[in-house]
Amino acid sequence: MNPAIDRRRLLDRLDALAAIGRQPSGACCRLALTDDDRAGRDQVVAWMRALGLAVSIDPIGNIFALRAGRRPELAPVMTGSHIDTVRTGGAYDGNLGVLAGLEVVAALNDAAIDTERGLVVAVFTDEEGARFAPDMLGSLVFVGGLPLDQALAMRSIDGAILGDELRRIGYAGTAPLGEPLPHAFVELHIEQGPVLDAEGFRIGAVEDLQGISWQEIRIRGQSNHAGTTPMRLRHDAGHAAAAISCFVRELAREMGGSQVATVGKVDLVPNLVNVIAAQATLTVDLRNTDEARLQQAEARLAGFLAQLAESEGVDIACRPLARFEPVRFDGGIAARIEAVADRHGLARRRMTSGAGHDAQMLARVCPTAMIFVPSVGGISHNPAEHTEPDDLVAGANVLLGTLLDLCHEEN
Ligand code: HGY
Ligand code: MN
Ligand code: MN
Repeated sequence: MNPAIDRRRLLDRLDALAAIGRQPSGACCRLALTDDDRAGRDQVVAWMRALGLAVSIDPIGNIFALRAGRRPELAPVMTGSHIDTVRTGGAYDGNLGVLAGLEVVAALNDAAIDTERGLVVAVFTDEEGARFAPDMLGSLVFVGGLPLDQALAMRSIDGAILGDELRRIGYAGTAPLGEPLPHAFVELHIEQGPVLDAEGFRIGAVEDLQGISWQEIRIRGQSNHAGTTPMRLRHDAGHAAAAISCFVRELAREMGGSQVATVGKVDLVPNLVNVIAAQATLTVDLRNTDEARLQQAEARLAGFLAQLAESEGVDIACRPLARFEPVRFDGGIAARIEAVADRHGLARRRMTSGAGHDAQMLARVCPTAMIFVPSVGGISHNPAEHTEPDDLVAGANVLLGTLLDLCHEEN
């Protein structure tokens, strides 16, 4: 019997998981290692166990659920993603990759199909990096890109220590770090951008992913009276923060190509209507598909900050939060994804990921690629994030076909 994705089961699980951490705004908020993240993890682990999977948790809280293959001596194939969200999360970012992975397992179980290689469904810790930077933290530790003790010592934007939170929610695991080393990794994810939706494609075979540069910029000025202080005497941290935001916007426009720039977080002190801000702390997110251009953008920003400190008479300090070079995925796996999409009659195209994903870390240790499905209007990190049910199911079917191919691979 051919394995088949059960539409209802997949959609029901997606709805159930999206309801955990639901906000009055409709957003799904499960910031990494909060109680809501724990609740989401507990639900997913319960589904994993109900599917008969062997669940293990590593010291950074990554969850691995193994469906054994006929040949335990062969490295397993891995799929999965994350279930932590940003504060204004949608229903599918990360969740789809994990739950479609479980749906593949359920389809194989229903069809009583044994595979040569085992299949692992992974949930990586703190992919978003919104609470604890950097993003993709769990998968970065898994591939040896960040020492465990450094990761456990990370401080969140709300002052918590990562290791304490991991213990508090009961996900400080003991499974050996970095295992199982996968034979290959395939991640299904919503595109989170406008391309597939605008161009009428159903499937994206993702062949590369752009570089990411995150930094926190702390500006110290001088608080003073908003009414009495002449403009020429001001050292206004609030103005400096606004100037940086305008600069990076203009920089991206001038550089063109794939350059993007975002000031997503700004905190002013004392943040009062009649006080010139003494301090501003903001984040800058720069991305480009080309490493040299990304470095140029970073250098242009650094030059601007030096000039601004001088002209405004403020002190500016930068702290790197995340820095990942562009990544190329495995063309062979991307080609398999296209072939499976063709078998299902789904229009597909090669593409680049604008967002960061756990797959970019797994690509450091095994052949890796991603499957994208369309985001309506390209909206994501927003409760309005939407992917048509037919596309969710289509993506899961392409994941099933791709994983099945890989699970029967001898070497
Ligand atoms: O920032 C990103 O690209 C991802 O959502 N963590
Ligand atoms: Mn994601
Ligand atoms: Mn995200």
